[in-house]
Amino acid sequence: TPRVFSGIQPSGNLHLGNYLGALKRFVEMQNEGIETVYCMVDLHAITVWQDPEELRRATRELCAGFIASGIDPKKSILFNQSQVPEHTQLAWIFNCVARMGWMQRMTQFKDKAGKNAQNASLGLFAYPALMAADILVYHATHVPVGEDQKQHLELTRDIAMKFNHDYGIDFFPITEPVIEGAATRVMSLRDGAKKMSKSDASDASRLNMTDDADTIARKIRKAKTDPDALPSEPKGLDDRPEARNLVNIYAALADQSVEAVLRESGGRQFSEFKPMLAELAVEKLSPISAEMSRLMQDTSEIDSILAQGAGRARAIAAPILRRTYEIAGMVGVT
Ligand code: AQP
Repeated sequence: TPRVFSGIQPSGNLHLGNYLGALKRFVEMQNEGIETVYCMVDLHAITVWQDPEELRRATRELCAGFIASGIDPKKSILFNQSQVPEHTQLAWIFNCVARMGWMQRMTQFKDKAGKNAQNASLGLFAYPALMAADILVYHATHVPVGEDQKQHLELTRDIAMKFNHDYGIDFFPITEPVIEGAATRVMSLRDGAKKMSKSDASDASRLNMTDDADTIARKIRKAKTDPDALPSEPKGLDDRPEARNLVNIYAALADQSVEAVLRESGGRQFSEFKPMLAELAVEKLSPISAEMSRLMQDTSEIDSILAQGAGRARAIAAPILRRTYEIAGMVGVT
């Protein structure tokens, strides 16, 4: 039976890329009636420094973001990673399955560690093994993510295959990435070659889920573009990364294909298209941000949702971890 798992880091600034690349799909899959398990991955966030008070706030705010986007904690299992210790327990086993060479090929580590990789945390290097454990401790079959997570999901498959092969048992499923929609890679509003990211120093580079209507409109007005009008077909966006990005965002927010958007808006100048995009973005994002701030007024409700979610998550994860320990030869597993 299919089971969906995915996670988002509570590292602040939940943005439009997280929404279109991940959250929006999470909600669709939940509403298709598939079993869905969604996680705030706080243990991933601390692979780079996080102020403790800010991490606590960001974790609760992310939970509010999930709910405000349409995740129903009755339909989906919604929880915080560190409240389910089976993730880190399985991650240790996977640290012993994954090879150094596999991890060294991970482009996200290279990007995030930068030139001074010797000074990166060991956790940042081992991150994809914990991610594999997040997924496989639920025997999840499908993982909706943005384009940037593709390589980590291939590593998850490699770890599952090597475990199954080494222990001679068909135990972990080979997970399918689900990378779908018009905006699987939302780019920075300031630079069409960089992905929209939580950690970009320029706030103008992203639409935060907590931005108010005026801020959204201003950021879109100032978004980098080229001087040409919109083409009437997608191939006219080749070599126009900023134009392509705004069209993709429009299409994803409007639930239309890129072709349909260009059929309608081909020939328009950005001076005309940007206000249309701003209006659509405000229409779709404002209710989410309003609901997030409402939920954040009383965090005890959020904390109780997370505690209940953790209980339900552990009920699935604990037997799978126990069986893994047994397969690997640990004594005293009951
Ligand atoms: N720009 C993006 N376009 C589409 N999808 C994106 N995702 C992230 N950025 C984009 C997807 O959002 C989910 C959660 O991401 P994450 O917070 O776990 O990891 P991240 O990729 O590290 O997020 P950021 O925003 O880029 O943070 P920093 O700046 O810290 O690197 C994932 O499914 C991801 O694909």
